[in-house]
Formats: sequence, C-alpha cells, structure tokens
Amino acid sequence: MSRLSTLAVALASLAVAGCGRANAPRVGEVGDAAEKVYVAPGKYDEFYAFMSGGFDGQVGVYGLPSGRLLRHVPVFSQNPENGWGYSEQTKAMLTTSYGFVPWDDAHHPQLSQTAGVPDGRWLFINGNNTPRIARLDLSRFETEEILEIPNSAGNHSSPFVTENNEYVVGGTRFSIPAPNRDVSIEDYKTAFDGVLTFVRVDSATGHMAIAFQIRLPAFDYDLAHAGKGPSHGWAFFTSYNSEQGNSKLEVNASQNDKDYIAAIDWKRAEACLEQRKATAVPARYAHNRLGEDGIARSEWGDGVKMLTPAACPGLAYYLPTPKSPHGVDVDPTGEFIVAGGKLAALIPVHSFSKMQKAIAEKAFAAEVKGIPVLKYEATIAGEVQNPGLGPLHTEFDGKGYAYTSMFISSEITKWSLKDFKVVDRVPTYYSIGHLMIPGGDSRKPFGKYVVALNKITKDRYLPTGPELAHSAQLYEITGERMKLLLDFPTIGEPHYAQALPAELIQDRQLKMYPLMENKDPYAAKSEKTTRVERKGNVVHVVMTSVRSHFMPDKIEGIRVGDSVYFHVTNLEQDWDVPHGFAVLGANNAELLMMPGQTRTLVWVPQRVGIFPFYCTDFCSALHQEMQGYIRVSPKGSNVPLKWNSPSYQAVAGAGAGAGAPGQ
Ligand code: K7E
Ligand code: CUA
Repeated sequence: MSRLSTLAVALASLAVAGCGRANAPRVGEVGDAAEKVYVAPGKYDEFYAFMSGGFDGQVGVYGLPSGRLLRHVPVFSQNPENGWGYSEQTKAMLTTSYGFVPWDDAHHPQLSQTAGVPDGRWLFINGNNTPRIARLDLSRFETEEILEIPNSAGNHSSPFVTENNEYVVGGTRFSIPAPNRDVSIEDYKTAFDGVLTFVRVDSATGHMAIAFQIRLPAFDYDLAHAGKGPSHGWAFFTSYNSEQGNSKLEVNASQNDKDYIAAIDWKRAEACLEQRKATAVPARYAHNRLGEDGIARSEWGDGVKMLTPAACPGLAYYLPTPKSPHGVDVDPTGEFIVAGGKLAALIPVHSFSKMQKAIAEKAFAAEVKGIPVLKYEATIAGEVQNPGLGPLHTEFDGKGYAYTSMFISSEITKWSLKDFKVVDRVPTYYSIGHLMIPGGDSRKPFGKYVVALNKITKDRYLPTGPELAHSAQLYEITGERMKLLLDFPTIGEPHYAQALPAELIQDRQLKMYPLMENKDPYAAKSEKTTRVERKGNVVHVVMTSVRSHFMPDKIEGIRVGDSVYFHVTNLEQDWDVPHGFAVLGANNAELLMMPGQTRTLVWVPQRVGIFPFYCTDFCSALHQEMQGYIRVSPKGSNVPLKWNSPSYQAVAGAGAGAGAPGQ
C-alpha cells in the first residue's frame, strides 16, 4: 500500500471513530473504503455520473467513485461563467412561448440508449416549471436542443427514453385545461386535462419533434419509465391525485387507497395516428436548436396531434397502485414494473405478462373516462413487505436485485426480484430521494455502486449557515451487503442521476472547434479580417483573441447609446485554451470562447469615458496583458471610428483618411 493511501486510511478511520453516533454507517472495512474511492492524482474515474441540478436548472457531471465534480453544464439556466443564455449565439436556447425563460427546475437526466443500454450519445433532461426537454451532446458536454412541451404544466414525468430513443416522454404533473384557457379552478374535474407527450428522436441527429399527445383524466402524472424487452412498446406513468382535488392536495389527494399507473401502448398510439384518429389541437411552442454555425435559433410549433383513449381503444390502461405512487421503474428483464407508493408500507410490483393476460381476459375493475382499470390482483406480481417507510424510487443491479430509496426511514432497501424478500437495508444521511446505479434503469446495469441522492444534509459537513449543500453517498454493491464508501456534496438539488462507464465517451471528446469550419457570419479567421463597422447606432466589433492579445485592442468613435456587438473569435487551435471577454459596466455576463469558436456580447455604453476590456481566463504568462481600451464619446459626437487592426490601416492607407469601412 502506498504511503498516500495509508494516510487516507488513517484519516478515514479517524473520521468514523470520531463520529460516535449510535447509528453509525456501515462503512466498509474502513481503510478498505478509503482505498475504494481513492483515485490517485492524474488517474481517471471509472464512471461519469450526470446529476440533475434540480432548482439550479443545470447538469452536474461527477466522477465515480471519487465524487469529484468534473463539469457544471448549463442547460435551462443562464450561466454567467461562460455566457450561456447571455451571448447572442445562445440566448435563443431559452426562448419559450412565455418569452425568454432563463431558469428551470431540472429533475431527470436520461442517457440515450441503443438496444436498451446507454450508448453515450446524448443526455436528455426535463425542465419542470416551464415544460421543456433538453438534449445535451456528450461529445461536447453542451446543450444542443431545447423543446418546449405545450398543454403541460410541470413536466415532471419526463424525459425517460424508450429502448432505442424512439421517444422521450413528457407528462404533466399539474393538470391544466388543454388548450389552456380562462376557466374556474372549481371546474377542475370537467375542464382540466392530464396530457402526456411523446417526442420523437431522430436516430441520426438526435433532433426532437413532438409526435403526439394523449389526453387523460386530470390527475398528477408524476414519474415514468419505458418498457424494455417484452414490454418494449409500452410506457408507464405514475399518477397521484386520482381524487382530483384542486386545493390542499396534502389532504385531498391522499384519500384514495390506490391511485394509478397509466400503462400506455405507444405502438397502438402509432397505429391510431396512422388511422387518423388524432385531432389537431392548436398549440404554440418553441423549439430551439444550436445550428451547425453554433448559433441557436427558435422555430415555432403551431399544433399537436392529440389522441384520446376513447378514440383509440387499447391505448391506455390504469393499474391500481397504492398509495399516491411516486417512482415507477421497470426491471432489466422488462417484466416487473415497480412503483414507489410513497405513503405505503410496502412496495407494489406489477407483472407485465400478467398485465397482458388481464387485458386479454378483460379483468377490469372499472373504467375511468374510457380507460379500463385493471384489477389489482390481476396484475400484481407481489408486494415487498416491510421494506421501510416511504418508498420512492427503484434501481436494479442486473443480478436479480432491486434497490429502493426509502424517504421517510432514510435508507436503501435491497430486495430480491425472485421472491420480493428484503435482503439488506442500509441507512442514508438523510431523507434519500432518488438513487442511482450506473445503467440501473437499463437492460444491462453496469452495477458496482449505488449512489444515494439525499435531501437533507444536516451535520454531515462543516456547517455553512442556513443553506447546506445537498449530499450524495456512494455505496458499494458488489457484495451481499451494501457498504457506504463516501459522502460528497453536490450542486443544486440533484433529483435523478445517471452514470455510464467512462470508456464509452472519454475518447470521443471534442478538443476544439476547427477554426476553418467556423460558420459564424461574424467570425474573423485571422487578424487581417478584424474590423469595426457602424450601421446607424449599431456597431459591430469583429475581433480575435489569441495568446495574449485581442485584435483590435484600441477602439475610438463609439457613442453613448450605441449597441456595440463584440464578436470575438478565439483563434487558438489547441485543447484547453479558452479566452474570456469582459468589458467595464456591461449589463451582461462575460464570454468564454472555446478554441475556434465565435461568441458575441452586446454592450450599450451609458456614459462617456474610457472603458477597458480584458480576458477573464488565465491563458498564458501574459494573460494580465490581454486587455484593451474603448473610448466612448457623447451621442452625436463626430469622433471618427478608429481601431488598430490591419483592416483599418489598409483603408486609411488607401486615402480614406479617418473614414472607416461602414461609416
Ligand atoms: Cu423523486 Cu422530481 Cu424524480 Cu425528486 S423527483 S426525489
Ligand atoms: Cu486570454 Cu487570458
């Protein structure tokens, strides 16, 4: 054992010995635990873990088993650190039918799949508040597309992919009238709808498009998972509030002994679409995508195809499920559909084959708005007894075991898919929400670890005032019993997470944008083409950055109230050499330009004077010298437009005097 790891062992045993709580975690043979999470300097982690940022609207990328934060990728929220949502190229990504929405609540990352296994191409994630689904490209760790989901409010049961990304789904947690309109909230039962959405994913490009929606009774559609193997072609959505309360849901939605899992036969939906059984419903929604030129543009959808179970029999069935279920998870074989009955003292497990039989034999207990409700006994495969309290979410290890998070009793319960018997329980600190096994919702889980994503952190770290970081905990699951290896704080509030082996994507990472392929209309591919152009009170500064100067770095002739567009191209063609750009008093963020990339910041100077700009990213020994000046004169001033770059010299030398191109 190296000296470093001996030290780590000693520290870890100290930490545990010092804890002294009666309920001390079952830390694997202490030193052992330290060694298992220790990734030596210069070594890589084994897994990439993608954690939703929850109310920070982003995705956090962590290495496992170390728990090291590798990246914080902006998705739904503006990110001043790199200008995401501030730069002219990226603003349109945050366009919605409600206008520019620079924040969201992101809950469920989903890796794209091929044959039911994560393939490392894309990551999808839902925006809950202003219903959206985003797609990230995993060769760049960049958000490439955001699609708004109409007729929805609280896109929570989303984006959950099917086996080959045929669809990612959406489902409204808050039912609303679809299309939305001015009605009394008292008319909830008659005027409100619970709409599910199926979004087609192009298998070559990943581009998303709404294929169809399904109008269901106004319940709260909470979580989802697609079928796999034999259940491929189906998607399952939990619902609560089958009581259809419209206020004080805490009480009013907790009356029924059972709510429902909606089982949707999407192949049947496709058949009904072909038979033109859908109705066209007007809906305006934004569809934003980064183009090949790196510039985001918005297109507008104007309607959706809406299916109803009444017009398309066989489309939807309800599986009664105790008690306001939260998570719904399908095991690797595709046979078991596990619900998290968050107020139940058991874990209900439905059988897909029994469900098929029940449908064939019409084992219906009732019908709700044209949707057959199957008999509970007819579909249930078993109930996990005494699993703990507050089951929420379940993941699988691919070795015949399921792991369920127990929110109320703060633990992970491991149980057998053979006999539904509990085989192990381990405490979590505290109040676990989701949990995650790498590939743990796929056909072939990668296993090895389970990560608990905890809601409450109290006393686990040095205190930081009233607000504490949320906390993840890493457990080893290779043996019979789970063993806690590591705590690590996380960014935002991770709900769900997904992970895949690093080798799936680490060698496919883009290192720079090829400068010669830069298609931004204001790109300057060499210093020769840098320039400043005035068109009325709009000024375009076409500039470059390279270690360690900007071109131009001296500009005069700008006037108060001008809209100054700084288009900065990073000329570097080397990995890991971004440059930054910031200007005094800009009502905006900075820009970070990756090698070969152009980014644009708009600045409207409000007062006269001299305004420095500089590079914000320490790029070389002469980074501090990477700066420049802009002179701002009064409105109507006739200070000529002037800058120091070859284009200006050329014009001036040709006898244009102070006149500059575009003036
Ligand atoms: Cu359980 Cu939004 Cu998936 Cu949080 S949700 S925990
Ligand atoms: Cu460029 Cu610092």
